[in-house]
Amino acid sequence: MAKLFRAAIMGPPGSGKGTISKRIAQNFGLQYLSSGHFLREGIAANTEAGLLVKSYVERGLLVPDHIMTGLMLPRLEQLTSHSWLLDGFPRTSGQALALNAVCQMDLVISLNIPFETLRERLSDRWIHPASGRVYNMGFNPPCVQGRDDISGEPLIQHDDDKPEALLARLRHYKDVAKPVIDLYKSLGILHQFSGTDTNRIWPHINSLLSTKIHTPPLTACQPPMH
Ligand code: G5P
Ligand code: MG
Repeated sequence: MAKLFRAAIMGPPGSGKGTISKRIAQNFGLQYLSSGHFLREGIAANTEAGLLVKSYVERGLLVPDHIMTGLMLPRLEQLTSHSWLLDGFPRTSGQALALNAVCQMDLVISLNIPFETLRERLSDRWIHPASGRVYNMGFNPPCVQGRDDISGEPLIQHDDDKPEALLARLRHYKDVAKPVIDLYKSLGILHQFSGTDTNRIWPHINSLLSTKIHTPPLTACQPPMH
């Protein structure tokens, strides 16, 4: 019987996590769970949890671990018969340890993208605030300039995508991600990809996953052995 496949993708803001995740989900049939998407959903719905996280997300700060694990782990517990891919979670060692306690990961992808590339991408990034849909004026422009493809509403740029705020966010990312990367390295499941172009990185990730995901998933997710 084929085993479930549980993976995560890590990388700094703008590194291509979302773009690559969508390709993985489509090609390999993994359920896609983006922590940023769930946070934005809560914010848009004006839920109590949404209001709580809004001030963190708006300032580009990490949402506290207990909120993130409370948001993500119950969703994973409901996906006992699916293979899945996490985008943006875990992001701290606290989150990684909490995840490890409930489910054993099979593979973690870490994206290493040069700062200058991230700066260029994010300064060209436009967002539809209500849905979180992301555009890039060179890579995936909207059909009508300045307008969301689905709703036709105006697109905006984030203040924290400006160069000085971005530099601080990237430094912070490195500090916080290091113990998470070290943990997955020590478990032998970390795969790092470096480069400036998502379209060049993608074939390597695609080949790697083709060697790991052979058949459709059938069995339930088992907690790790201690
Ligand atoms: P998110 O939503 O996880 P970030 O900041 O980590 O947000 P983001 O912005 O979503 O990451 P990404 O998914 O890594 O970036 O990259 P992407 O969206 O695919 O690509 C970025 C842009 O570049 C897009 O416009 C894309 O089209 C373009 N692009 C991609 N590839 C190429 C290329 O090859 N060339 C070019 N030219 N362009 C390209 O998290 C948001 C916030 O939520 C909170 C935090 O506050 C976070 O800041 N949060 C958490 N807090 C605590 N713990 C967690 N686990 C949290 N998760 C989220
Ligand atoms: Mg993203």
